[in-house]
Amino acid sequence: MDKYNPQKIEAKWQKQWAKDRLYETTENPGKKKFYALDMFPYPSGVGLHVGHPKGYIATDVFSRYKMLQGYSVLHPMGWDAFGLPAENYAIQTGTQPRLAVEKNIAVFKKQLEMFGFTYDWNREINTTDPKYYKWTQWIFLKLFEKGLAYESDEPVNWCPSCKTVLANEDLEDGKCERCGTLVVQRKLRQWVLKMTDYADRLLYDLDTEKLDWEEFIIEQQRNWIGRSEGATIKFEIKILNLMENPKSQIPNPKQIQNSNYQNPKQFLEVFTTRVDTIFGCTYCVVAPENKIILELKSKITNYSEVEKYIEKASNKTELERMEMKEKSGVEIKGIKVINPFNNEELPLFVADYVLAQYGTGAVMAVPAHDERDWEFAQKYKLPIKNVVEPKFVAGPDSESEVKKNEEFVKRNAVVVVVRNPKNDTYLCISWKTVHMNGFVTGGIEDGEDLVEAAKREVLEETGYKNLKLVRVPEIAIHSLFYHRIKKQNRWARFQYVFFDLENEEQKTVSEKEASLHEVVWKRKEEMKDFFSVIEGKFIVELMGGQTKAYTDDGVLYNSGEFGWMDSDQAREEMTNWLEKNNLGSKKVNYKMRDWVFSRQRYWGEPIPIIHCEKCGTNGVPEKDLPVELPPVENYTPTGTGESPLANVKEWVNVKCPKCGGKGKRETNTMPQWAGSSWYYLAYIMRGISNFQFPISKYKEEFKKWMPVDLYVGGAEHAARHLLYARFWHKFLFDIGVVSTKEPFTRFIHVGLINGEDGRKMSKRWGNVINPDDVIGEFGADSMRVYEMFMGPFSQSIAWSTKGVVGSRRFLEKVYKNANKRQISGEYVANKKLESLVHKTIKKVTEDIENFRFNTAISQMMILVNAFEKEEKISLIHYSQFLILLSPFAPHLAEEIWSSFAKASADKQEYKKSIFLESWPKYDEKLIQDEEIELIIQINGKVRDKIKVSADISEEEAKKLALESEKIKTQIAGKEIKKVIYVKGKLISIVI
Ligand code: ANZ
Repeated sequence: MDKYNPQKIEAKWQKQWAKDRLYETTENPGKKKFYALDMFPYPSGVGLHVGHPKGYIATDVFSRYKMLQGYSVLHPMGWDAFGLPAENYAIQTGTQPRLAVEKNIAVFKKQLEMFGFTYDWNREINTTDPKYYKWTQWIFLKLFEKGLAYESDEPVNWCPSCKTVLANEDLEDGKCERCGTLVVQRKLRQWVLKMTDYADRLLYDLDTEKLDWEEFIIEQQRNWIGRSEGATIKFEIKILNLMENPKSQIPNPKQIQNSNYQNPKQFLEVFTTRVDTIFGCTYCVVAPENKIILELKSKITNYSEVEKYIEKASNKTELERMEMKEKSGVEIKGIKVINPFNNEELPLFVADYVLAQYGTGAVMAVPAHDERDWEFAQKYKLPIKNVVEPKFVAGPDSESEVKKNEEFVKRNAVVVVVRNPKNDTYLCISWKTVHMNGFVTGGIEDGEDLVEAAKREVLEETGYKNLKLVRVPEIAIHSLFYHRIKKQNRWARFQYVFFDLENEEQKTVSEKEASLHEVVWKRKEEMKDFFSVIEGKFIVELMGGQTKAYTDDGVLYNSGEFGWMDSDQAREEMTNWLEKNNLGSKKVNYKMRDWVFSRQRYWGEPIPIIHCEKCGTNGVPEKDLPVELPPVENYTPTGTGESPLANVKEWVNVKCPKCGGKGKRETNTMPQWAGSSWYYLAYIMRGISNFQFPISKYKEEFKKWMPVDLYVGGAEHAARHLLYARFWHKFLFDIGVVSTKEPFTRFIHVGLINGEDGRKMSKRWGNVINPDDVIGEFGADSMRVYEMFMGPFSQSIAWSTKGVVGSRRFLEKVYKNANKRQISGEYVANKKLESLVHKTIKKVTEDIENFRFNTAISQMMILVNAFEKEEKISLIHYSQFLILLSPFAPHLAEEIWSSFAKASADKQEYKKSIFLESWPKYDEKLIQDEEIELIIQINGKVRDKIKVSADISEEEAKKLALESEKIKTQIAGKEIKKVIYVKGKLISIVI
């Protein structure tokens, strides 16, 4: 018998498949379609490492599986080849990026071909091919036409090392995702895509389009989009020095004529998600970049101090500003703002914890209920006013559950915390008539002083006379419960008073009080368990003093007519009030920004725009697309905010498409994300030369193949490529080019493969494994099986060469079995083996569907071990197994399949490729476990018989026996001394 020789087999079948054009996509209208897509690679100079193919193997397994199920499958591959590495390489070596990319693609392609993937290479694409980027430019033009691509002068992220601007999505912890350099803010003219116009749809379609994506990826998109519902509020600006300089207040006649002078009131507009906290606003803050500072310059009495602060802030990155532990800011003197709800005059600050580009670039600060404002107020000694108080409602797990449909009796009450400093214990009360443990509490009579009321309650309930006041915290709580003694629903607003016991002198407590409850002293650690009241935990935390803002919803207090209202209701009513009085409105805000789309580098798609002094900014006429990248002599970025293209005068200077006068091409290029935002559509037509976006109505092909049924790639793209592509797709849907709202129905992320040492595979650690070497030594099938077997697909796992050896042994076994004479064309009756074959069909099918390739393979290993033990195996069973194995080890499966032509009477069947077969179906009857009858005895007498699965465990058998109705009645109330299990026969219970 020949030895398993993968190198020979694999080369042979790859050649044969290509000859037979087995994997060319067929447009067979009678067949269902399946579109399997990989995130296409960036062809770097170093070639693939073993981590890259993991996802590609998975989509290949899936594509073959779908092919065997009779689908017409589209499984393409291409190259995402614009971007910095090729350009940096060009700068270092003088090699044209185009040539470097061509070379790299050739290496990548050769490497991929060794795996025997089912790619239809007729559909290969390359984003740097002018035939391809013509369409990337076409999409840009459409966006421009619809007003969704615009020029902006807002400050942008600038990477000083890559010498280009970056989108927010290109940052990682405030650093350039590519080179790790800290990004700075720079004001530069940029092209920006209005992605925020699509924010709502990008968010809602995650749910409404029923995307089958992993929840954590969806969650990342949700967070990135970051929708907040709130309100904008106008705070009137009051200028203090007008009084001293009354002239400036009196408008001159010219001003009065000017219709803009109708309303001399000026407002500061803030954005808040918590309008319910507005009575607790003690100051307002504007971002250093907020235009209002310049507008009010002449009124600001400490302008030079403010200016200095702004200058300092401009050197910080947004992330630094957001994460800064130590808050800083400067009061803007000479100006006050007025809270529209209570007309309180408040100071205004400039502080860099407020970001210019979020909301309105200004906030109302509520230190009692916002963490950042709290820190700021602590530092600058600003007042903190609690206006939202925690609310606790006794629910079903409480003995004091509130009674539904019964009115609440509202009460102001006090909770008294008395500490005995001698032994650090606290005075508690345990009620005798009901189970209720807590501190001393009591109602506050109208007009009664809080501390006096507290003292009175302690005296009445416990007799302690001499208390020293420690503190009265600002925060109060609302507790809603059923008062079991007073028999009514109570809504108590509890305020707290903390005392230390001066001495233990006590008055005798009245008999009535003493009969109701008992006094106990507890240490702080004991209290959480001791307290029966629902707010107990909160109180214990409060004992340490309030150290942070209370940021949850609750009940409003000190809030005028909105007092005792729940936060959510208050938000609604307050927003209505604002709208009615023209002082604000409902507002939805997004964290996601518009997409900064231009780069000041060479190796990207030219932005198809021509600037004309007379006609402004014009799109390049569609007939002139593509705007090709001209060769340049020097690729080095200028650093001035212009790309190297600016130096190619003959390319830059063109005629204005509108007036024919002097025009200049846009010299910024597109970001690397542009080409990948629509590439899945490019594969749909055979060859990029045939491609075109139908301007009128989408073509049949688009309709047939879209959406992508399965997409596999890196999780790091969750809020980058996956978001950009969804945005472009929705835009293309809106202009009638595609017929689906979403591009990718199912997305699964691939877990990384780390080096054998557990570290990320990198040249730096010397732990990179090259797939060529692995395939050279073990064969492509072994590598494919290993990568699918190494662990759960989406988990990061360290490479293990030993593991590849294991996979190779498994395939050798498969090969050896197949070459045994015992594989017989005649049916060999073997119920057990047949059942195992069918169980394997079921498991492998379900596991592939769910991307549990590792367990699919281990089930096949079980089957192969069972085959090994048999003298004779039916050809039908081995064939079914081979089909299951074929997506994973296609070359080996095909080789064995073809060898069966000799063994089979129906030779024709085995002469065709195994991939033209049908995926096997399992027989439900055959996978049912065999059943046996177990006898159950009690004290040696047969009392029942039960049917159980033949491979039942001892534990399970005993459990079933004891649960039998007949047995239960016999043993009720009796002590079971022993239960004995005789495997496959009986259970004997001794009582
Ligand atoms: C007052 C307030 C009181 C706030 C309170 C919160 C809690 P999200 O949910 O992330 O959208 N904010 C508004 N604009 C800001 C800006 N440009 N820079 C920094 N912070 C800004 O956050 C909305 C909240 O963030 C807003 O609600 C505002 O603070 C702050 F108890 O207003 B809030």
